[in-house]
Amino acid sequence: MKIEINGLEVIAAHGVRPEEKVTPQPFLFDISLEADCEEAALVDDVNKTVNYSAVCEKVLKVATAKSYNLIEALARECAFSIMESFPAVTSATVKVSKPKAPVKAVFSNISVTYFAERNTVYLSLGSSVGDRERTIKSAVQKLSALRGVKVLRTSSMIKTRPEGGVAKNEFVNCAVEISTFLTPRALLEKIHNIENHLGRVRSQRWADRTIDIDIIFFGDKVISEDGLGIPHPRYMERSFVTQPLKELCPEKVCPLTDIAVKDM
Ligand code: PH2
Ligand code: MG
Ligand code: MG
Repeated sequence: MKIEINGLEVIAAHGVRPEEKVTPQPFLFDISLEADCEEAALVDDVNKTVNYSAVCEKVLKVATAKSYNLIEALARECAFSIMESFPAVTSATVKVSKPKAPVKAVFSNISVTYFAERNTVYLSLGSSVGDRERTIKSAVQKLSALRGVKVLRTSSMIKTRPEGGVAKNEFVNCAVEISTFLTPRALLEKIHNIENHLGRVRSQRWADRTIDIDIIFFGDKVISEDGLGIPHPRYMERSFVTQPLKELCPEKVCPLTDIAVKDM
């Protein structure tokens, strides 16, 4: 079901110009939330739905807690706060309008719109250097500390032969199921930071490494951009990826091939 809040007004001091930081002006919020409210509707109980007055309170709080330069930053922070505070919300669209923006022109409105959605994501982790189990545990810990990421389940760790002909050490591999409202790009960047923090050196492709974290599935998205291929290219031929996945999500169907994980 869709829950919409339109024209929610906040008088606040956001803007790049110095005078905007001291003289508050109106900001209008149009918020659209997707949530499963079927049960709430059936039993007619506000405690089983996303309470729109609580959402309004949250937005008012975020919009007055500090001064943002950009309405982009304000819209994103509102969307993040909603996703964090209301787990039943599966996606949120937050439009922030600034009808009195200091622009020497005639206009009716200026706005930005931020969209966030929750996705279930499967990651493959591998390590072949140092205390491998410990590094993997540490990576999972760092993932769960990320804003916008919830680690749901972790597979068993398995020892695997180095594949690809470059790495020489035995690997420890596992898979992790997370729920995230980050975009694929944002998640990828956070993952790279974690890899770097855990001492990943990017020497040769497929070389031994302290930690490798690959995004295998991101919901049912199919993405083919430079540096970002989802589902992960070639994961199906790698038993060190598919074996841990079979433990976590045997029924998951690859959006690219329509093959279920259990049949890979
Ligand atoms: N990762 C690679 C190359 N080879 N072999 C195993 N067993 N496990 C891995 O995680 C692995 C690999 C490149 O990412
Ligand atoms: Mg890899
Ligand atoms: Mg990688």
